Amino acid sequence: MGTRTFAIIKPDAVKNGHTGKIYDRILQSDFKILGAKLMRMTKAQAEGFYAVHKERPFYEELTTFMSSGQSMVLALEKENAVAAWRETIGATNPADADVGSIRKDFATSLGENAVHGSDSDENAIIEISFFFSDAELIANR
Ligand code: FUP
Repeated sequence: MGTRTFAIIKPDAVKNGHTGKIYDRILQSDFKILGAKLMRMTKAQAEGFYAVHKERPFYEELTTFMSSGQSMVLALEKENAVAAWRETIGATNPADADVGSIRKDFATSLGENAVHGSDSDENAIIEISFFFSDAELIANR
């Protein structure tokens, strides 16, 4: 059954037409998709989701960007899902991302870096429940 992680295909990637290609990478990497939805985050949702970065200088720019257009939010499952997804997406800054990673191939900058991935099992659970109800996930099992 594995563990869970939370992913976002961010507004830059959706706007640039990369949603399908990134979704395909998720499937090719053998993640089970427990939930997926296309949505436009409100500014308040983006601020809540990134509350941990509230004191950082990039917080305003980040939350404005994340609420600037459609995103696809995803609940993913795989063995060691958090580490596996972070390896698939590559480093936060696309300039440092490995060849073949999603950020290397689709991200435009550090601020607009195509995808999100949880950094721990605990945060994955919190982040999934920020956007999905239990019923939505169970329905997709
Ligand atoms: P990650 O876990 O890879 O999503 O990276 P962080 O949690 O460190 O950062 C969250 C988001 O903030 C990044 F995806 C992009 C943005 N960010 C900046 O815009 N500038 C920075 O210096 C660091 C992060």
